[in-house]
Amino acid sequence: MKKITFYGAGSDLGVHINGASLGPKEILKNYNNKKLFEQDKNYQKSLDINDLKKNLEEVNKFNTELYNNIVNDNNFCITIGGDHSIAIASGLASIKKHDNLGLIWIDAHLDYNTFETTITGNLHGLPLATLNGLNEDLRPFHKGNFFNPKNTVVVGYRALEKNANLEINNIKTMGVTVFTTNDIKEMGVEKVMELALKIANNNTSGLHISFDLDVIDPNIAKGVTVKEKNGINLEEVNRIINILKQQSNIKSFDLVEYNPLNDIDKNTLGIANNIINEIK
Ligand SMILES: [Mn+2]
Repeated sequence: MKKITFYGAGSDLGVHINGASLGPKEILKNYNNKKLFEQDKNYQKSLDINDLKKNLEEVNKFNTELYNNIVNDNNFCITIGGDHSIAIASGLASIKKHDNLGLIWIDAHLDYNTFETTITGNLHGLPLATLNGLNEDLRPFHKGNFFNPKNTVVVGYRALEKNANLEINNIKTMGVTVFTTNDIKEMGVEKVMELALKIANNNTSGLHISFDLDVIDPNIAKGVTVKEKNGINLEEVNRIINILKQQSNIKSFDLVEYNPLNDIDKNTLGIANNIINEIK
């Protein structure tokens, strides 16, 4: 059996809505071998609408500590968010250890803004671009490789935010492959995952997987911070996880954006725990 460390990344510094910072404690309640990190309770988050680098210093402080811990951990690392900005630390730590990894980003959003294209300044909208080597200010702790955009795949995108064109332009320019929720509905989840794995595995030595719970339909998984309607259903989630389980080269895994404050029926907590129990 593989040795696992669970990292609880209790930060919602990357978004103006509170709650995701409380997620890891809930999800990891009954797990051993965990390290919990919490954001500074006395820190006041920026609510200035003109601030396009919201809580940058604090996000970097949090991610530096998380990164340094994961980099020095030879176990299989499962990182539980927190908002998706914590994946800057978990993803870069993993590629620091494994040198050349493909990346599958399962998410309703692209998370591909730069400081030039973000209109909210919420840094949880920038991590994927950062993992591909953009947004230098968000990764002062990392000296090493980035994920090659040619081996980076988004699965489940469907959000049409106000600045979507700019974000889509960023991701197209970099050469990342995107499969939408519509692609999943039309081609089937097996075909999409087959193609995604082929792209992410092409000349790489392993995979990092980042799973954002908001990819699931918000009628099923209410406990997320930014809901996007018309998501994938539970059967599709189970089939994705089943396919991932069969891959022997996954080096690290994130599960992010669980927000207990919105999880009124506790359904999302159960889904999150099921995913971890399958992956571990
Ligand atoms: Mn995300």
